Amino acid sequence: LAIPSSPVVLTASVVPAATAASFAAVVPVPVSAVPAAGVTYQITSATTVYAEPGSATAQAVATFLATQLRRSTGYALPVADAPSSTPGDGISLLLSGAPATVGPEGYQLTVAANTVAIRALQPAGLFRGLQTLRQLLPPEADATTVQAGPWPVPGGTIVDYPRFAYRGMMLDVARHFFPVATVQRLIDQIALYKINTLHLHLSDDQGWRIAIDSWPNLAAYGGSTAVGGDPGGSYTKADYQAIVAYAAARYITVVPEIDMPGHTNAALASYAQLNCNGVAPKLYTGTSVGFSSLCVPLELTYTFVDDVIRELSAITPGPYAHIGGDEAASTPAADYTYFMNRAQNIVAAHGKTAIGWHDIVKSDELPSTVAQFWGTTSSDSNVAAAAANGTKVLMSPANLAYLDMKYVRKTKLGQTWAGLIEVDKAYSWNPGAYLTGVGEASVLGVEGPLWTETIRTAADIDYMAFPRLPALAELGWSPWSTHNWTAFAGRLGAQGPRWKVMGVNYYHSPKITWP
Ligand code: TNX
Repeated sequence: LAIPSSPVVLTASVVPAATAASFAAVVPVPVSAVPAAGVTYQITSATTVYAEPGSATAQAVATFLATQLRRSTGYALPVADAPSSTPGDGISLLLSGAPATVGPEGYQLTVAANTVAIRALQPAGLFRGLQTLRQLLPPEADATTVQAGPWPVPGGTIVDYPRFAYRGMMLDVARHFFPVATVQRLIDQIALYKINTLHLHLSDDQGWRIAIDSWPNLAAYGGSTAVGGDPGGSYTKADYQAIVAYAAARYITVVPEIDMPGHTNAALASYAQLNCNGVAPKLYTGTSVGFSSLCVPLELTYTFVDDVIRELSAITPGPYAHIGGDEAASTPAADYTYFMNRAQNIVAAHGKTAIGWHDIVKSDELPSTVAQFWGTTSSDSNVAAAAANGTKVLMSPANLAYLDMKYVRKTKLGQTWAGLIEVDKAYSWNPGAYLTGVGEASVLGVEGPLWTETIRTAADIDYMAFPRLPALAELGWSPWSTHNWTAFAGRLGAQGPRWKVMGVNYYHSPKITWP
């Protein structure tokens, strides 16, 4: 096929259908998608990216699109204010004209022969709509070097918005440490699936990963180790803020977690005075859980918690601070309740909403505290009682949503304690109706935790998260009425060529036909 070099708009008849992505290939599947038969938009060297006039945020989203497409198409793709009445020829990102039903993160995408328009109520909706547009372009549009093209976008109209407000992934940077660049790479990958929250597990027995000025030994000493004697590491505040800003530019909120009162050996090893017996334990590089605890009767413990939460909250623009609370097997039950109660109040005093692993429902939760369910069965009477009492639940059932479980017995990475999770299993549950007594209205959303006892590199992260994270993203975004494994498997397979272009080391699950 000869590609005209002049800036003409190609019509559908000269664009080979095989190069075009399709409305049927978008993950998560949109609320409504109506293709326009025979209509194709074509990005060319004459394309302009228009933004809502006077909106710096819409301009930033437009620049985000233009920057990526300049890399892969080699076109100039200037960014300009949209003409005031009708959008001009080109791709327009507009904060007007979207139906009210799309809410804060939804969008309407219309693709006609000469125009693409993404309309949203909020910039976040423009950004989510952009991810759909990316998936409607050929996979090569996501390349970092200039590709041949052409760059068709199939015509039609999509109206789309999320089922749940919170769609997250957790990365455990404590068992193994991952540099800023690795986290930013992951942020780029998850943004494509409209994930809006990145939970960073910043402390555990094996390492403390964030600089706290008032307790410098936490990062300096407590951050020096990792599982298996692998290199440790920690984020400076500037590093953490770079992650937060990179995520924010992609409309992703960072949730920092300091796990307490268990999972605290790295902190206890860093400061002898935090221990009930005044003796610092050794640093720990094994993978056992449940052996460490902050000293609940000691008043200095709360000075420590207050300092850490205060400093972390000051560099965290998002609404949440996660305080762990899981597997506190070395903390007496009464102490656990007392401690978690005080910790939640400290979080509130610093203007944040607490999230805790669902063990927290055994304490007296504040009404605003979110319980993150990580159990392996579909009923938990304590969580159901909390939900009945108004507690919101974040769904991360370990046997379905844990990204560190092996896919199959032979998977080299990962664990098996919660079972094997092939991609069809990861897709096989309804977050709004899974847990007895925890209905749709009690569910804040879904999150896929990636614990990293066995995970050491960016390639390892890719392998465990893809393709399962997109399955979870669809459970979190798409209406339950669209849920269909066969259709999803087709859409998921269509992501493979894009992951190849992006350099994502995904698991080639035999459950999927990869093109
Ligand atoms: C349980 S899930 C843990 C983590 C481990 C994980 C490994 C949870 C709240 N605690 O400490 O890393 O299993 O799968």
